[in-house]
Amino acid sequence: MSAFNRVFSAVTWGARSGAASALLCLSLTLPSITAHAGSSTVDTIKKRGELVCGVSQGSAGLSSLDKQGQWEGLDVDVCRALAAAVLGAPSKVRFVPLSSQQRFTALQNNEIDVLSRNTTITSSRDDGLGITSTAIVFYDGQGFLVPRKLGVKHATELDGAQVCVQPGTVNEQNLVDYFKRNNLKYRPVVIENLVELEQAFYAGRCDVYLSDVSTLAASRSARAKNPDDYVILPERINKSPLGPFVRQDDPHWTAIVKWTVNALVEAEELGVTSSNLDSEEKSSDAEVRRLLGATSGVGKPFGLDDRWAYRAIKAVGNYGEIWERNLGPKTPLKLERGQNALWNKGGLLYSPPFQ
Ligand SMILES: N[C@@H](CCC(=O)N[C@@H](CS)C(=O)NCC(=O)O)C(=O)O
Repeated sequence: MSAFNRVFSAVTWGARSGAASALLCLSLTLPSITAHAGSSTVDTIKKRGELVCGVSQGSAGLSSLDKQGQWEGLDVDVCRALAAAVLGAPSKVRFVPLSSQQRFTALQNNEIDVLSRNTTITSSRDDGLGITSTAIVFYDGQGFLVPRKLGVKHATELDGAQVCVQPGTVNEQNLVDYFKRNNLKYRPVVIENLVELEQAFYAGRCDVYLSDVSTLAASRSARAKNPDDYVILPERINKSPLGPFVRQDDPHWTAIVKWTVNALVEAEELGVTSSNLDSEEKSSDAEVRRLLGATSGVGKPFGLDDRWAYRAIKAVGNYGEIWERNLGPKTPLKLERGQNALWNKGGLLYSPPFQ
């Protein structure tokens, strides 16, 4: 007998069917930033004097506003690192909060230079939309958050559950696939606005919240009255590698974004931190010297000066420092590194060589 003895029927709040979501997506366009016809993204950013970075409307640990109204999080730090690399200062970023529905249109329409917003890299997103992924910044997976009092231990016990999910996400499709594969019924509660969606879940208007586990951990720590009253079930229903996206028409900018992320990972592997990089710069280690621009000509392939990666690391620290500050055990999210540890420490993070 299912724990969720409810009648199966799709609940939609507002315009929520797949087709309606797509229409909504088209109508939610923001004013376009100045694009200089014929010039590269980097030229445009330099002329403008700031990087325009698309982030979420608030997912703690990845991109959210702190008490002083400053953006913080892993996705935010990627943008600050890019601004430091290209413009010389991590402060030269304008953050544009975007819903799941708005994000790809904003990138396609030149409203942002880079989308750094807990976005899962998938085959259809990587080419079909005129945009492309760059590097993986977070190995995530989708899972279920449920109230502890329901006594559910595994996702297979969710037959008949009402599931809160945000449209325009891969979560929506994975929800369908998972329940079909396991021959389970469910009732989707589809809400576009994240705040409203989470209010609905914590008010008990749905039994389960489906999202990336990073989002679930952030939500539970920030929005639940008592975080211990909620559990993340052990199953991960898909792989959800998150990373920044850019438009497909500028391979040069794609390379800069990709290699800025790589620089943060490589710095951790080489033991270079935001506080020791000045002494590390004098290191005799050729890899460290190349990364920090002590070897002349290393910025050339990117059309940048040799110190671009030095500035990125100085601004936000290496990947490990970024993790500890935003997601690690001393933060409300308390996430273990797990798959996000370096490849030589049991994880999946790996930068190709700087050579
Ligand atoms: N990683 C998934 C989910 C990303 C996503 O948009 N998640 C929602 C929560 S379910 C979110 O972060 N919303 C924040 C917002 O709407 O600002 C994807 O790329 O489709």
